[in-house]
Amino acid sequence: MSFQPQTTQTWDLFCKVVDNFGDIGVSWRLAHQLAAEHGIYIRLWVDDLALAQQFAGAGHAHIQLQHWAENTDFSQAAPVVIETFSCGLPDAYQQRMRKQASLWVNVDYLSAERWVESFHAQPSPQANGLLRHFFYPGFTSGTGGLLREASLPALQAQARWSDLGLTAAPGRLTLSLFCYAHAPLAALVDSLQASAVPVRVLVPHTVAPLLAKALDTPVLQVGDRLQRQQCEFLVIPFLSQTDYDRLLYLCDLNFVRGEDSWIRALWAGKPMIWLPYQQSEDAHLLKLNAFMAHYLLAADPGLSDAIHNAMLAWAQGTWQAQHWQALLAALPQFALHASAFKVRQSQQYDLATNLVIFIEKCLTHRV
Ligand code: TRH
Repeated sequence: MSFQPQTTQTWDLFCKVVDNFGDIGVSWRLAHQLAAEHGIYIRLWVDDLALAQQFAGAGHAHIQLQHWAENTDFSQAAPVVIETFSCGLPDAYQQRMRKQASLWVNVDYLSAERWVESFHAQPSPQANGLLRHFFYPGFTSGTGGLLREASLPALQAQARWSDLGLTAAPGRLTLSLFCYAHAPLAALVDSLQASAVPVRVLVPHTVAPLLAKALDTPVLQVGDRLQRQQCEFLVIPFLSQTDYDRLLYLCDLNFVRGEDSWIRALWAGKPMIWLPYQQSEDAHLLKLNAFMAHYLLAADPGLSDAIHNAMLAWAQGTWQAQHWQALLAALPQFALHASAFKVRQSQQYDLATNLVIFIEKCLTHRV
């Protein structure tokens, strides 16, 4: 169900790369969907242009990548301005927004916590007279929804291991492993090498240094294979976002993190373990528990315990062999749960569509 905006204006979208890939991963994905599905022209202002070009790949005819530098001279502001993850907007640019009465929307971080609904779509008057609208992604209809492209089901249906230069591994479970340095990787390795079922773990190169440390082995390169009893580790390249979606769909279980890979794993409809970005005062554990309360709502108690305990142990660094054994025993049920959750969650309007509807409403009410 797509929504055609009444305008073909150019919108400005601002992205600051704090660290890792999520800021640009989400910003490029949003820009691409607004362009491809809603016909909007986007100027994507980003401080790390090289990383943005890596994610943009072949790019899109309706998207202009622009370098956002300290001394960037903004000639004019767009009528609609999207700020991402509260990255802020340059003062000089805000002055132009005031002159041109631009609409300002901040697409913030995703959380399943209950407070999100009460903050979503709320305007916040700024000292300079501008109105900053907060737009919160989320899992419920009272939020902005989740990024989900219309093209994803077809991409998944056609996904093949050969697309990734890999082959299937019959008789073995294939896992993908995308985690942060605080993950208890050595404990996971111990549990997988003693696994009752042979396992293959595909490790994106960006995680290879963490694996090398856990395996106490020299630097790992793309293509390196390491067998540890029941478990084979294979280092793969950092993939394009599209190929990463294929990988998640083809795997039996995905370890994901942060903001974007978390949701991509849900759309893959396969068992997943999410590791939130670590925050002070364990705020990330509140996010994790809120997500699990939503994700496990329809799960049987036994399955719910296995998933809940595994995700909590992975986030708190208390992973043990029993967490893998319980997950393994529950995997067939977990697979059914994950695909049913995907179907249910896909009933919602996607975030890009909700954002376009929200902006049209704001612009219409102004007139
Ligand atoms: O890289 P991340 O840890 O990003 C994080 C989070 O966004 C976090 O919320 C934010 O505060 C922090 O950055 C600053 O995880 P995330 O969000 O999953 O982003 C990874 C992106 O990389 C996502 O778009 C998927 C993409 N990706 C690929 O394109 N190819 C790959 O091979 C892999 C492993 C990931």
